[in-house]
Amino acid sequence: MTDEPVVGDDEPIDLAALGDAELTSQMHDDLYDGLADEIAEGTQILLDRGFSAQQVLDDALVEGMRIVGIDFRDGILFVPEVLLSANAMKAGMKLLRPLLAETGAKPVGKMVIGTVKGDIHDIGKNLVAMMMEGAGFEVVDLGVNTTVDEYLAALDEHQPDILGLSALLTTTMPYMKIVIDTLREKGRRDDYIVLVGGAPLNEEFGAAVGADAYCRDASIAAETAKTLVAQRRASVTT
Ligand code: B1M
Repeated sequence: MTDEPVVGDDEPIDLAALGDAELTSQMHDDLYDGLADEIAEGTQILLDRGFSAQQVLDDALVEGMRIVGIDFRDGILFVPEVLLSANAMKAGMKLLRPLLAETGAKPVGKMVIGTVKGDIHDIGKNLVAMMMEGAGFEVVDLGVNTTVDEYLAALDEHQPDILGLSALLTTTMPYMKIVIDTLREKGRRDDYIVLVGGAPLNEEFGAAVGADAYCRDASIAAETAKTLVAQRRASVTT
């Protein structure tokens, strides 16, 4: 049995001295407190202990952000605090990015992705971009608050296989329909596989706005993208 480190309220915590479960739990607290340096340090420690990038992402970062989201919803945390949490999450993601995106293969396809107009949430969209890169896709990231004209211009410029739309707000989800309807009006809807995602969406919504698929998370987005691109290529060659 190992001795538990004794930690006073104001003492800096020696993250490396914590066991795996305690460190993961401490990272939830550090994410809550918006401590970017500590999140980067904790991420690196877990990686050095042999955790996979996906495990660190799911157990330490995404779970920590889920807890932040509950207190944000309940009015315990406010925008400035949640921005610090988001910033801390990004410090961890920065270390995970090259590991999640590691691929030596030739691109299997191209995706243009952006968070829709009126919405500035980008953590989930960034994760999708990383996982897509990890699955061998070339990704063009348009950032946040993306207008239909910006999507259209990027589709013209980059000629991707896939258009990815992200929305985290119930008030911005309907903009996905505007983008897809505009593609349809211009006779361009069938030129692309359209994938949609974001916490408030579901499969029914994806179907209702005319997307090819709703993707619950970044791994599903990468899997769905691979399947739909392969199907499309097969249908073109037969
Ligand atoms: Co905002 N926010 N926020 N926020 N925020 C939510 C979304 C909210 C659910 C919080 C809550 O009340 N519990 C709530 C929305 C309620 C609703 O509409 N139903 C909310 C609100 C209300 C707001 C404001 C309106 C608050 C205000 O100002 N009063 C405001 C809106 C600003 C705007 O966009 N115009 C606002 C602002 C912010 C911050 C700026 C402070 C910050 C964003 C910082 C940033 O992104 N750079 C923020 C944050 C961080 C959150 C929470 C806490 C966390 C979101 C997140 O990053 N999750 C969030 C609560 C929550 O969701 N738990 C909340 C982690 C991320 C990994 O998950 O983004 O779901 P997620 O992405 C997943 C999947 O959804 C999927 O894959 C991802 C990875 O697995 N996915 C896709 C996402 N996009 C995809 C695209 C695809 C495929 C899959 O395309 C192919």
